[in-house]
Amino acid sequence: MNHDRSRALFERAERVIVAGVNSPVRAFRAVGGQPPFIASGKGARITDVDGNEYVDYVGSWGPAILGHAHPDVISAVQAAASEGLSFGAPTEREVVFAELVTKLVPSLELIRCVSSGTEATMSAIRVARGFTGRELIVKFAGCYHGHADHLLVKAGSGAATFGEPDSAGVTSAVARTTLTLAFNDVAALRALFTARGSEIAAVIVEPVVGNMGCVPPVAGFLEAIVQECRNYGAISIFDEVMTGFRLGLSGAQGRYGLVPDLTTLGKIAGGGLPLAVYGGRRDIMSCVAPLGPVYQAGTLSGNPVAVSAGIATLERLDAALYERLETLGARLEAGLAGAAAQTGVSACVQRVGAMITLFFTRGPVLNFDDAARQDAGLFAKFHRGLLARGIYWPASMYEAAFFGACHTADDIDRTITAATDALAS
Ligand code: KE4
Repeated sequence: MNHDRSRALFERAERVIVAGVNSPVRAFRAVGGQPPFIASGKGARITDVDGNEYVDYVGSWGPAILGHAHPDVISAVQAAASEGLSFGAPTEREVVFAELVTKLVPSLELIRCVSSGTEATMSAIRVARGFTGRELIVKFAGCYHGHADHLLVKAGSGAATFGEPDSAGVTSAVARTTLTLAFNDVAALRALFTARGSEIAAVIVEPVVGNMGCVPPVAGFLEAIVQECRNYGAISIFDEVMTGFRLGLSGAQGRYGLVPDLTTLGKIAGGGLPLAVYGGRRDIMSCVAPLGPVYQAGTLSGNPVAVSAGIATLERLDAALYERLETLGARLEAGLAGAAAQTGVSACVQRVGAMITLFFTRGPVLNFDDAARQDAGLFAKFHRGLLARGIYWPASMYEAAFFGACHTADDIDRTITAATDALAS
């Protein structure tokens, strides 16, 4: 594979963009080598600036569930754009989008659109604190909810006492009111509520984690979050930026039959354009300005071109698609597990619907400590081996891989062959 143009672009990029990329994981620092610069995408494929084509398992980190450049999505965006890009005023498309989202996710009684998942979770937490008048936020190690200060916090020495900044620039004052527990640890959750339940404003969770690799909830874990929040008057927030519309028409909450108080959506909801959503119980969301005292605003919130991509995407999701993704996913899961077994590599595969991870550690991976035991060097070699064979896999062992409507059984079989060869070498 020739990568001359990508290399030249990377050199130029590094001179004017931090690490040459607009989001850290794209720099390939965890896997070595330089990132290919992508020229175009079509269906399940992306092509880099040197003409190399890849089967894409990143899908823009989730949005591309219909495949890249779906003709109906592109024409909806072109139609909207031809009427003007943004007005800073209400538009019909925003109403159509909101009616569609609240129909698909019934727990969403009232919503607000924003421009990124970060903005959605940041706003949801502010509403939870404003509604309850409480300060403490509970999150789980390995879950990522965007880069708002109070969510870049790791467990302090006494996990259930103080949080510590997980990034420079986050003050200890901010970190102090975010407590971090281990994902899937029901006992620790219940103990925290027993000890400090009356101080807790909200618990935020990725109902199926994608940001430490794909880690499903153990039976009773999500139920415990919803129940304990209800018992103590705290707000349960399901961060479905990744799982929303990926794990089914009603996301993870639909799959597991739960009703969180608030939900955040992004990625697929915007079909690849900057669009995210927070919302939920009407009484809670009625606290948001100008109805109530919690402020949230945005120049491009609910942007009509972005919501046109969201509408065109969501309208094309149906039960048949998720059945197909289940079949493809089972094939890929069995194939990757077989490749690891055949090559004697210590690994395990975890999947929910169309999000999957090959962990380079023995399973099960139940929480971040388990995920962190992976052999990072082996993952890096695996990633490079796949890339050289035309398979574009997430460039971090803490990211889930995604596939969508345009992936075929042949793509899956080709991926399994490439994975087997990469693992064998
Ligand atoms: P954005 O601000 O990136 O739109 O969304 C933040 C976010 C919130 N919640 C969940 C569950 C998320 O997965 C994300 C963003 N995910 C990462 C990848 N896992 C985005 C890719 C990146 O950071 O470059």
